[in-house]
Amino acid sequence: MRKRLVTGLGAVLLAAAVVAGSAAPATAAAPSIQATGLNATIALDNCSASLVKFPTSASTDRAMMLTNGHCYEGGMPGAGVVLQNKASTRSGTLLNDSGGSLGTVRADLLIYATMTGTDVSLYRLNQTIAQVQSSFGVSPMTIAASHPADGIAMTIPSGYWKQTWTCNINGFVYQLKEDAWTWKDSIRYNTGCNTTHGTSGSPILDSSRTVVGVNNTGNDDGARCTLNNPCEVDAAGNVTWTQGQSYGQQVYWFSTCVNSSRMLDLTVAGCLLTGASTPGNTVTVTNPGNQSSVTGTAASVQISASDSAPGQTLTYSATGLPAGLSINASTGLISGTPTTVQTATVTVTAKDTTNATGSTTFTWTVTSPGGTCTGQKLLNPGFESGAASWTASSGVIDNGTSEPAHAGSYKAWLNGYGSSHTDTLSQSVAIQAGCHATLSFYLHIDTGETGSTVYDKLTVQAGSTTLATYSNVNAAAGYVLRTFDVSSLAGQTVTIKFTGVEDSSLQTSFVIDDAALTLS
Ligand SMILES: [Ca+2]
Ligand SMILES: [Ca+2]
Repeated sequence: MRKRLVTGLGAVLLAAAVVAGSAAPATAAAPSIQATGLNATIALDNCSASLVKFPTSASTDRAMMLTNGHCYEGGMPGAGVVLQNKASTRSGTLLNDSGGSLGTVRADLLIYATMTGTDVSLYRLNQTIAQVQSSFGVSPMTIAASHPADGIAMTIPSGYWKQTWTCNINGFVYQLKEDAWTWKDSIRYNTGCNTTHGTSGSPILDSSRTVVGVNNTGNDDGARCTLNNPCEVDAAGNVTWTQGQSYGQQVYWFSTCVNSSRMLDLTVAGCLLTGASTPGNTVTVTNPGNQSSVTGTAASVQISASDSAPGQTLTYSATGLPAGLSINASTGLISGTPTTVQTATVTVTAKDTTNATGSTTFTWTVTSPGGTCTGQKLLNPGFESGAASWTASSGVIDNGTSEPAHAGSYKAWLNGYGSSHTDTLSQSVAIQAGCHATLSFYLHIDTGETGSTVYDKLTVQAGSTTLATYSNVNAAAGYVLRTFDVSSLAGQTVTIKFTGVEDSSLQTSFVIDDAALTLS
């Protein structure tokens, strides 16, 4: 930071740089430095300052003095700290255009100071704007009402040094870090404004002498993000630093926090200063009530929401929607065809352009058509329609005679190759909530294997639950009816799946027919 002398943190560290810096302006940067343009600047004991007013200030309002937060006489505010309305008797020497003394101005209040986001101290002087004009023949400079433009010509008149640096704005830094402090949207200078210690708090003026920033720091030693060696951090988090590069901070944020009484007020809507307590928008989503739908039948629910701010655009999102349904982000319409028996807890959120959000939660029950606890629910359970309704690997659903069906001519024949091979067979089925459910099928196993060692296996699953495993060891003549209680899966749509895995030699055939998923 470009303070001439400090009494707190950094005093020792700054000492050497101050000595070097004090000689620098007259040499290295001489072409850009002039002892004019100093009108309405103020020399402090360790920093520079300026006589300022808000864009809306009246002549009967108090004149104000602007310098850096790190120039505050009470010590540098810590990271995240905002000071407001502290009694102060800070005084400085008001200067004319060539740096001559017009007299002493004195504060009676520190209105606001921070070193977070920006680096500012704003004092209320003990005289009105009209009184200052009368006493000294000088009018305050106006704090900008809006963000400065990139590339514009700028001057930094330093009351402390009684010299003016001239250059252009060379972009804005996403984040500038120095020791514990972080600033945002910082003003980067091009060559010509290699400011030095003591220039801290100098106003950055545009060509009409509007205060568009406040000079505060530069990288002395080429170090990275340390005291007196600020570094730049871009939006992606990349860190860069350049020895000799100097910076200023935003001040138009003050103008966003002035209330109708022309006072600094952090509760003003849209106030950008650190510490602003702008109340956010309130988004309200109307609860549509609990919903119920049936699988296979289109469903839709229109979500409605409102925003406390007029004209806001809302974006909708939802979590927990039943499978097959989705929400339109622009309109809030939930639509689709439910595919799965389930009881879903749905939360719909609406967000406005300020990222204010509101949400509501409701239950969405999806049942199967019919909805009674009776009947067999598998489709094409005896395979007489071939592969219809089943998902099977190649060659499984078969009407050959070498493995006869249990009934009709078709069955599912898994494996039987005598080489490494996996076959699968599956079908999804909705199991009505509250029902008793039984899965059954006829299974015949024959094998070329002998003995009691498991080589070839069939696994039967309902959803993620493994119901049974069979192997070559279970081989026997004829079909055996296998029955499982799957009532615990009621309320879900589950996939009934058979997986046969055969090893590299000696066939085992797993032959399935007349499957059933029966509700009762
Ligand atoms: Ca059959
Ligand atoms: Ca085998």
